[in-house]
Amino acid sequence: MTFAAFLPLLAGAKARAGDAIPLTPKWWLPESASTFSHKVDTTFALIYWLDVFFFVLIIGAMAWFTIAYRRRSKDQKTSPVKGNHALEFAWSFIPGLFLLSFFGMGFVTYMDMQVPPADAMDVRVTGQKWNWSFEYPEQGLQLASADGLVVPSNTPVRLTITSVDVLHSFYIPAFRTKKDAVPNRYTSLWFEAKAPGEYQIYCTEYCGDDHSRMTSKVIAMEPAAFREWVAGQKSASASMSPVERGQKLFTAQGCAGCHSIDGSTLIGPSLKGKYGANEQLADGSSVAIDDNYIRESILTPNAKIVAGFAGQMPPYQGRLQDDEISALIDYIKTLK
Ligand code: HEC
Ligand SMILES: [Cu+2]
Repeated sequence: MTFAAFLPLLAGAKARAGDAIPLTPKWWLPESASTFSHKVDTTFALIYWLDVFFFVLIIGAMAWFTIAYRRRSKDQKTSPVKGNHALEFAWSFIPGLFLLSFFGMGFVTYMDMQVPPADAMDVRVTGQKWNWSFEYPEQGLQLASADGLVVPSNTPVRLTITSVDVLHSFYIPAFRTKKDAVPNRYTSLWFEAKAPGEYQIYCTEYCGDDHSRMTSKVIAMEPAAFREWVAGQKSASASMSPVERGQKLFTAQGCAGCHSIDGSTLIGPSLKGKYGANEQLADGSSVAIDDNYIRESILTPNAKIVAGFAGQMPPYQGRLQDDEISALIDYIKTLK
């Protein structure tokens, strides 16, 4: 991105369609919206302003000395300075106290942020190129949430995070917290949103082409509204037709991040009007796009690579049930 292309963003331009929340550049810190975010800010502000104070003091004194004690004549000698133990002790000991207090404050807040309250609500977070998906084991929500990370406000929430491909990092600036998403390992993070609202989620570990668009949002609702949302999700999935289910999976499983349904090319080919057509493969052969080809494309995408594309699609083997794959195929069939 050239600097000129970046300027409209600074001026407050909206992000591209599909981004979770329009970028609203802030001059200073983002809003402080979790129960521990103000502690992080306090530690940061203390260190920052003490640094400013000492910067002005030290650079100011240095500038003053260079002028006040400049060499005025050719044969001027430097006075013999021997050192001053009391002074040296003071300028080591006092900053030492500052450092220890920074450590103390940081450590207390860090422990607070690392240890979730025992009654925290559990949500599973899965990172993949280039999408975050969320599942709710305690609420028994079968399908991953396609809306974002919906949580009750004023309730501790514990996230168990993993990745199915490369390193990602789950970052909620307004909550002042982030944690890496590591393949083959679970990491955890917790927060309590102070008030209902929408808060930006970023991936903050460079993970390939569309890393900068790997965004989502936390939607914090009043606990009663959250219970309604859960009930709504449940009844919706109970009465969902296979096509609707496929459509929901298409977003929730991250397909939509790489495949458009309007004919435009993203990371992968658009799936509009594909069903029943023939596909040119990278090895020069061609294949009819039918149920079996789509199924294979989902489970083991690298078995057949579409001409003009790279093998960037993650395999969904072991991640999708048979009925989910069928629902996805039913949905893809409708993309005329
Ligand atoms: C990280 C990006 C990415 C994600 C996520 C992704 N795909 Fe793909 N997909 C691709 C790319 C790139 C190709 C073309 C290369 C290939 O054939 O593997 C492809 C190919 C396909 C094809 C063959 C298309 C054709 O024109 O022949 C189908 C069908 C497909 N994907 C379905 C899905 C479904 C369903 C999901 C979600 C469950 C999904 N993809 C998730 C990148 C992605
Ligand atoms: Cu990422």
